Amino acid sequence: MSVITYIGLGSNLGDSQQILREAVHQLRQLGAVKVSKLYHSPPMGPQDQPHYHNAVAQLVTDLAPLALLDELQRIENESGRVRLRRWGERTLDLDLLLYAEKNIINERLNVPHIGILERDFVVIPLLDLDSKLEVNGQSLQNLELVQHSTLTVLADTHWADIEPVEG
Ligand code: A4P
Ligand code: MG
Repeated sequence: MSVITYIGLGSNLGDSQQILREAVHQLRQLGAVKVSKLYHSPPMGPQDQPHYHNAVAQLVTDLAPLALLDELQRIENESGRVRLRRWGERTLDLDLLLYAEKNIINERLNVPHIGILERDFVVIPLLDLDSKLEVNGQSLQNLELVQHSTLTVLADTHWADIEPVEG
């Protein structure tokens, strides 16, 4: 049975726009994908790292939660993921933000993803995809941080339409 899931995409090392475009191309193998706008976002965590490219993808998939996490981690690794430190710079980060309305807590997976309601680089792109979205009964569009966004729009929702060139 297909479920609506949301995947957070982040990169602040390498050619981030190209890396995220390739990640979206990979996600399309797992189901129907829609993407948010593409944003530039100041780093949360250590400040001596580059700004992030951030976006969110809505993925409608038949995969169970842990099978989906396996696929996200495979895509991260196949993209030659480099990650230097916690909350620090990385070439590609794919987080499972929401899996239908499920609450999941086990040793590999916390869904909804921790901190989702405090991160403008997650909330704003989620609202691009569904302006009525709620997380644990909280309407995202009513969150205070929506009024104080630190994000810059880099591209509208067509940024991932172009087939990435294998390289
Ligand atoms: N894990 C548990 N729940 C989940 C989930 N819902 N989705 C486990 C994905 N993974 C989940 O992940 C570590 C472990 O989390 C995995 O093995 C998985 O089983 P990781 O991606 O290797 O580590 P991480 O991403 O460094 O973890 P951390 O510390 O939670 O970082 P975050 O929360 O992902 O934040 N600033 C801006 N502006 N934009 C960003 O995108 N991202 C981060 C990373 C920091 N600052 C940022 C950004
Ligand atoms: Mg992560």
